[in-house]
Amino acid sequence: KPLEIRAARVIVTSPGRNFVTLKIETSEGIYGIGDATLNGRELSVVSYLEDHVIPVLIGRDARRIEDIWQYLYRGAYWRRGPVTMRAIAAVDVALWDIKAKALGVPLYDLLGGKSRDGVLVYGHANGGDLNETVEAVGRYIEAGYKAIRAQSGVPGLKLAYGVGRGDLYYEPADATLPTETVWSTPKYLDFLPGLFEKLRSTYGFEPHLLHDAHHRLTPIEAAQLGKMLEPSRLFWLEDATPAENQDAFKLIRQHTTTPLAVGEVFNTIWDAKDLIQNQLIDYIRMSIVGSGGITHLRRVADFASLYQVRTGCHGATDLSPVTMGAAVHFDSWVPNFGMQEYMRHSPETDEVFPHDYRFENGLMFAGDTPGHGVDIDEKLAAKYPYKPKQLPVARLEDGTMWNW
Ligand code: GCO
Ligand code: MG
Repeated sequence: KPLEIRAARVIVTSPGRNFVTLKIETSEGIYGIGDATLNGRELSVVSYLEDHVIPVLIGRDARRIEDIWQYLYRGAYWRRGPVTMRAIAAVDVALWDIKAKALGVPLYDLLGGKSRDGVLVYGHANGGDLNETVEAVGRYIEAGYKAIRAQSGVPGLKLAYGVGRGDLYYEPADATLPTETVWSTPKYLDFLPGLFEKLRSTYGFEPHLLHDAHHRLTPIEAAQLGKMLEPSRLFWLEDATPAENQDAFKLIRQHTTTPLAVGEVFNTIWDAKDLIQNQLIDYIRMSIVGSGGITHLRRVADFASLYQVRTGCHGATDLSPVTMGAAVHFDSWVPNFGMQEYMRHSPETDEVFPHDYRFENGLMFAGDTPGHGVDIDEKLAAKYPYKPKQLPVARLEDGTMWNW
């Protein structure tokens, strides 16, 4: 029996940080929700959905997920990009949620069933200096994490990427107008290998350690860093250099065996095609919200599996609990799973988005409620109005604009 889309609306809420959520309602009273948050550029996706997508959804059969995906992707004419692909992702995830609820099954069952019981996640440890970061990693190990990303303040630099206030909640979009930070690659390269040596001599080789260079390095600098980090055997080095030019990774790859991860800013398979088929990376970081939803990410993962590239979904706090919930279902199924990022949301956020995924012993477990298991408390959401916030920018010490 068709499930007609009767209404759809966008909910903007800011329980500690901004989130954009799409809710789709059907004739049978079943609804689904999808995340559409684009950190620092939220309202552009709100307009895309309200002005251009919702009007064409009304009256369609919600069961036809693939057709609606193709309609929105091809029908836009202006393909790809972070705004378009987030809007499509929100619709797609809401429709998968609806279909799973209509059939009375958890989302992972629709995808093909579980390939594993729990999903390996990594947390974010960060500190202002080496000692603080070493201590922060220790607290994550005590909390049961098996994988930890370590970011640290760099001597001589005031604000380094990934260092927050306290190690529990790091939130980069921190100001109405972008915070200006200063970057020095030489200072960073002098410091970072020593941090990981210290982490290994303190905690041994059992915990997986990860690091995010956040697009700051040139390819040859990234190659140097990868080489210097080899003795510390990272699980991955992320975003070693910007990847608009996918060939840039050839240079890194030919010099180092440090595993490479990239893709949180990618939107479609076309951003990653050469990286994957030339085996220039080991983990693809594309996320459900960033890459057109489950329908497209599933395609990316299947393509990646041909080249033994594994998934490593982006999961920072700007990806809402809706994306986290959908990701845990996706990760439970995807055969070539690598790791899932898990950056805890604040208690206010968790309250606005009730969910049934749970963290235990370093793993995340999907719940068994039909759908993706995440809801939105609209009344509570209404108490947190939108607050304009932007991501920081970075300059080199001489003032040159750099990659944040
Ligand atoms: C990560 C990321 C994030 C991004 C953030 C931008 O690996 O988790 O790099 O922290 O900076 O998602 O909105
Ligand atoms: Mg990152």
